[in-house]
Amino acid sequence: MSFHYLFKFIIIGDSAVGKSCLLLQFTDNRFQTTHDLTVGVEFGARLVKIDNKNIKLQIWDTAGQETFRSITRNYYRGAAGALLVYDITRRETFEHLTSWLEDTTNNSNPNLNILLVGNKSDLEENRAVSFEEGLNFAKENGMRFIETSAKTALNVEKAFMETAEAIYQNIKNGEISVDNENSGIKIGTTEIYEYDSDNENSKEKSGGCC
Ligand SMILES: Nc1nc2c(ncn2[C@@H]2O[C@H](COP(=O)(O)OP(=O)(O)OP(=O)(O)O)[C@@H](O)[C@H]2O)c(=O)[nH]1
Ligand SMILES: [Mg+2]
Repeated sequence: MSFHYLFKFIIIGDSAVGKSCLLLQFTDNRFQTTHDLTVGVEFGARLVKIDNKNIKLQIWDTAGQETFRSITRNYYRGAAGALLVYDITRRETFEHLTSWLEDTTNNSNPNLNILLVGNKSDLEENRAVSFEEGLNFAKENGMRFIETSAKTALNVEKAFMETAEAIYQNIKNGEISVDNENSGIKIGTTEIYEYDSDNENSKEKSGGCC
């Protein structure tokens, strides 16, 4: 399948906050009740449409466990978008956000577009972090904010799509240089068929996009 752009995303945050479930809900529309601890890094992909352009999202789902931290740090640099996830029912996962942001600042490209995600919003009765706290932390650190449920799928599509749209807008406005190999963005090749009147055969042209 051809695409105009490929955007690389990374999902980070403490263990068991629901990173793999968010990815599974976005790519496969399903929810998994068990915690299959991610070892190192796994990846998923989905083709989406923005502004009538095919955009392939390549999503790296990292392990939240401390022991894998040095491995997952290697994936920050090549990412254009990040979902930084905490669990609204476990306060410590919110308190660890500062340490995740430190890793992000030290290892990612400066244009990384970060969305703070408060996951498990279906567990309202166990809430330990208010919506306002999440929103304020995001504002203070220059991030966008959303609460999601990987279980009910609430806002999961929105989380990935709004991040992709923000990156796309930055490309359009010339705020991100796609030439940079660490930008986490690749220009795809779309096959364009042109009819050449001097030649009986129409020729195939490979081109970038937009
Ligand atoms: N109720 C509820 N449970 C969730 C939600 N998202 C994930 N879970 C559960 O939380 C547990 C951990 O989910 P995972 O997606 O495996 O967590 P993770 O962040 O990938 O964890 P690591 O791979 O260890 O970093 C699982 O038992 C999920 O079923 C949610 O939105 N609501
Ligand atoms: Mg996981």
